[in-house]
Amino acid sequence: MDSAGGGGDERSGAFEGDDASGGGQQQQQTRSFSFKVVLLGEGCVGKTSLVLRYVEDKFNERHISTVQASFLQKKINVSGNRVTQAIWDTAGQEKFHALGPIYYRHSNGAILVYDITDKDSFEKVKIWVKELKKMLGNEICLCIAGNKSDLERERTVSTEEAESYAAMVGATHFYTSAKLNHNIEELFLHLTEQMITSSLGTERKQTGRRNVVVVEQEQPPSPRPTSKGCCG
Ligand SMILES: Nc1nc2c(ncn2[C@@H]2O[C@H](COP(=O)(O)OP(=O)(O)OP(=O)(O)O)[C@@H](O)[C@H]2O)c(=O)[nH]1
Ligand SMILES: [Mg+2]
Repeated sequence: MDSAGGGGDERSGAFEGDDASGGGQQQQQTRSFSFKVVLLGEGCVGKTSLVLRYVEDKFNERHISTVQASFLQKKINVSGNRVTQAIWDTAGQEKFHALGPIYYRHSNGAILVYDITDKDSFEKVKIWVKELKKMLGNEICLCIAGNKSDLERERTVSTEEAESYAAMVGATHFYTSAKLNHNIEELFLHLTEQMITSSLGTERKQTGRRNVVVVEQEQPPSPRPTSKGCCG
């Protein structure tokens, strides 16, 4: 996993360009987007596991606490659009909370992660949502992931509470299991579709016409150690 201690200042926001391809009367447009996505949530809820599963299809039973943040990148194709996802996996330990703004600033999307067996971790999601709304307003697309869905029998956060809270704050709720690789592709795909829609909407508002915003693609800062210790 690439890693870094800085959050990157560029707004990777969005639409990078169009290619017209195909002959005849129906031309198919291929668009390129670059989005910054941040994962936030309490320690040990599975943020790193979700990203690792999504990008590298790996899972580690051990908790290796993230220090500051890690960076991973993935390129996907969504309905013919080329999308680069710059994913920032932040550290959940309380001592790193103050670093949050470095990573969520200029993000296009955020995934707030909690552990369905840990009520405190759901309360922490509420704290992050409040902070994001206060600092970024509605600029950022939000998803909430109730992770460790394979531990359903140990659930302490009720589905009603989680889903109604997500609806209230305008976030889409997913149940995921990094362990079983459940619903993770769906989570990132949904967020990406939301970011595309939001990006095109913003662009139209700003320019009065579609498909003209050109942005820089975010580069990961130079590598730094990311992990230490173990779950505790
Ligand atoms: N059963 C189960 N365990 C999981 C799942 N996802 C992660 N874990 C375990 O939960 C522990 C913590 O996972 P991490 O991904 O390191 O958690 P984190 O949120 O990145 O933690 P910090 O980096 O400290 O903020 C590890 O032991 C993982 O193996 C899951 O879906 N199901
Ligand atoms: Mg981690």
